[in-house]
Amino acid sequence: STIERTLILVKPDGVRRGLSGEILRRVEAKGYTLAAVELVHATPDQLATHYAEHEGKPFYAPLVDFMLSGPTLAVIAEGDGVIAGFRSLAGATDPTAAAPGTIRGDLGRDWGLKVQQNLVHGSDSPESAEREIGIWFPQS
Ligand code: YYY
Ligand code: MG
Repeated sequence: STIERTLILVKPDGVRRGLSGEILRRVEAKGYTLAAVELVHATPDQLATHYAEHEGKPFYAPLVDFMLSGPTLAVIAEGDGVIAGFRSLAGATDPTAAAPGTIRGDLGRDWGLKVQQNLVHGSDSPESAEREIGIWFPQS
């Protein structure tokens, strides 16, 4: 077994819609441990670093604007295989395509909203997880 840490974000749409508890419930029900939880109003600098891999793509500026639109719940979760495991719980990036049973598939809206409003972020590798934890929990 491989105990890992990952960075989960409940994005501003999830916080605004009151889904933080439902999302964390699913993470805990799967058996993952919450190591840190903090409500953060992201800064432009934080978001530029967090989304550096997407700079220059057509969805980048609207994505950053959306992430500045309200508070985000930043979470460090721990567990066996939690990096891939949380992405599996989250489902496909586009909520319209995400399978039932996943966070985005069950809770994501699909009536004309942009893909950016897909409720959650999860790190995609151990390197991304450590990098992103440093961005959202700079004191740790
Ligand atoms: O890792 P994941 O969040 O599933 O997707 P990424 O490909 O890393 O994209 C990051 C973020 O960008 C995604 O959660 C929504 C947004 N986005 C978008 O608004 N439009 C796209 N065509 C692709 C991604
Ligand atoms: Mg990603």
